[in-house]
Amino acid sequence: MGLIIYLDGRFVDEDEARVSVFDHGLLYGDGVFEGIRAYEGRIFRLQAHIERFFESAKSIMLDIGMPPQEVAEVVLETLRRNGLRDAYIRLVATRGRGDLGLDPRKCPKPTVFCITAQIQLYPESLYEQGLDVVTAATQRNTVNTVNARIKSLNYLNSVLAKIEANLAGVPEAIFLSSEGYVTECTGDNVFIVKKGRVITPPSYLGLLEGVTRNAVLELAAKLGYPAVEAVFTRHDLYIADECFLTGTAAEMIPVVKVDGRPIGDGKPGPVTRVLLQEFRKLAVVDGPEIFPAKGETVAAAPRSLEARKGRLKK
Ligand code: PXG
Repeated sequence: MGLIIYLDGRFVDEDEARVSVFDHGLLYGDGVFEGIRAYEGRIFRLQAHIERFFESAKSIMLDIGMPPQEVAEVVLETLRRNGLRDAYIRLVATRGRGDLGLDPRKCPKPTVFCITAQIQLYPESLYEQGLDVVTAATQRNTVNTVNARIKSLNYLNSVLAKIEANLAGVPEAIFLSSEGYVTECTGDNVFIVKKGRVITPPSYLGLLEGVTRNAVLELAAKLGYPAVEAVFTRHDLYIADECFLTGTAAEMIPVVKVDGRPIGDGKPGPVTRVLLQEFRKLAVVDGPEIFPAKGETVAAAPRSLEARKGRLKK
């Protein structure tokens, strides 16, 4: 038996988890998704992911067909059925099966599925050494085309920039907006640190408002670093003291070179290191438990950090 997949109201074996070739998610990239992560038996910021999922769906006028609480329960139950405590989760809603025309009115019912799989972690050495990245010639979609705040199934804009990264022999590429402002990477948000300030571009430029990004902004503020959303250019990247990326898969990963320019002294910076350490502490105590203790509902689980830590040790 392979993985258990949630698909349209049923839990099925991965061999049985099939969608139609007439599904508009496949034919047109017409749908939305979330990439979510579970750490040590808890789903990190599940509520924020579910909210973004519904916001993406609303923007493209896709009715997911169930309320947010039910979708959250689907994610939890998929992990339970697979016995996973640390996992990568892919939640997807497509326009569903239609005809060969693109009109969404021909798709009466969305296709909803949830895949949970063992997480493929980046090697720790990458966090120690930091990444080389390039800026892409491909521009980020502008806000009036497909706004990157919609986590849609159409990722060709990102795929094109990823191909540029591959050709340059680096793991990630940074998109600029049509005006030349730094926006984000193909699958990560970008931050710089300059004179103690932690800076990330504002989402109105057309970038995904990352769940990890928002968590790191909160963490930075809590630790006393001025943390701001501000517009900046490629030049600001080159002259930054530190640079790092955030994302569900990567967590926080230092960048040490952009377009051949070393960032700071060319090594992961001190603010990046502190934030990564604190992020990893937060990740294991945040979000609902997948397997709540007997007699306790997820909603009734203790909310304070201390209570949660106590329960983790048991
Ligand atoms: N920007 C984009 C374009 C993303 O796709 C992020 C930022 C980070 O957001 P979160 O909420 O994860 O902090 C993402 C999410 C992959 C992969 O295979 C990457 C993402 C999603 C799914 C798959 O690299 N990144």
